[in-house]
Amino acid sequence: MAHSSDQVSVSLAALGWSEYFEGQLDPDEAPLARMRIATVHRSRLTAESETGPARLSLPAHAATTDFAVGDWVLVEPETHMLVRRLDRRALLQRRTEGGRQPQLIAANVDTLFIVTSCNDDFNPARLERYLALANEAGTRPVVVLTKLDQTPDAAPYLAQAAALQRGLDVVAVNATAPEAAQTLASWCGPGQTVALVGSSGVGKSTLLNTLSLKAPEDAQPTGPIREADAKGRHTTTSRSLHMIHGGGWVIDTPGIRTLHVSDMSAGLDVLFAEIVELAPNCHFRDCTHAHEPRCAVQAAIAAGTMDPARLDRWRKLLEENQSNTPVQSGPRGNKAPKTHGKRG
Ligand SMILES: Nc1nc2c(ncn2[C@@H]2O[C@H](COP(=O)(O)OP(=O)(O)OP(=O)(O)O)[C@@H](O)[C@H]2O)c(=O)[nH]1
Ligand SMILES: [Mg+2]
Ligand SMILES: [Zn+2]
Repeated sequence: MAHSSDQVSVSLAALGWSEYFEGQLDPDEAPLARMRIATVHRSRLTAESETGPARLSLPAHAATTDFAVGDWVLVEPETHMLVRRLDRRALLQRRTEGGRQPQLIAANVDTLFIVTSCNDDFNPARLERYLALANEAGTRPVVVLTKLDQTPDAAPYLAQAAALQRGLDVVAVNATAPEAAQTLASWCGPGQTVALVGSSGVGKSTLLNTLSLKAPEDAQPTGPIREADAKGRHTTTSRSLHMIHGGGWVIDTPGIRTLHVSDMSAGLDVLFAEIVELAPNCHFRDCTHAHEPRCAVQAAIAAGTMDPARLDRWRKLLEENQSNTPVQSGPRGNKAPKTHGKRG
């Protein structure tokens, strides 16, 4: 049988195993195999392990939707029966239109590559949504601008993206060229896991193929975009984990049409740190920075140190988050949702 690049045996540490997971094991679980979920289908889970890829059997009560690509699970070595999932270090998830259960995007991701292109896909308001998602999960965000080869000047895109969050890393690449792997190398490497998210057609699967050096027959399918508006055709339809050439793992995901914001707390505060930090200087403690006198945020706008569009977007995301986040009711009545999903 031909061996694809994913069938090379790897150590648990190279697969992303760490003390955090080791510490969750009971002594009697020592004989169980530790495996990492690679694909999630309606009735089927596959995993990566020290001995290569495996198809898992699910106990009767378990549903595949409870698992995310990137999850660590304990498995009976002989039968490949899944025994249990270990606690996640980070979980990227989102609420979908009409869906009651959040959709699990990926688990145990160290770095989220938020992919957009140097073309009509580029949209600061949309990028802010992805940044909030990464912040909330406790995953480091990096904005990856693709199609560097198709723009005469990437500098305005780089500058606009870098202004979206303090300390944010932003890079521009031609996703089809091997140099892209070098540009992204500092976030890859043994034990590291990255995930690719963004609109359809921005080049997530193209980037994955470049990072993993896949042979054409194993490559993730990619698809053309519409000339008129740079929109893709939703070529990728499921999430999957792949080995990066030179170490680490990368998760491909289907293009997201609209990323709604919900269940956030720290995610938005990290994103809009400059607004959050000014708020204590406002005259009113509950200042909404809209119409109140002696507002420090409005003063910053008047002084030209803050972009009014940024404040508008902050307000819009905050309102959307509030209306999308179900109020928890308990013995003490309704209360605001608590911070959750932080890195442990
Ligand atoms: N010239 C150039 N073309 C690129 C680059 N990145 C992606 N493409 C092309 O853009 C198209 C879309 O790429 P995909 O990798 O399929 O995009 P995707 O983000 O995976 O899209 P979905 O799977 O639909 O979410 C393909 O035709 C790629 O060849 C780039 O950096 N430069
Ligand atoms: Mg794709
Ligand atoms: Zn104010």
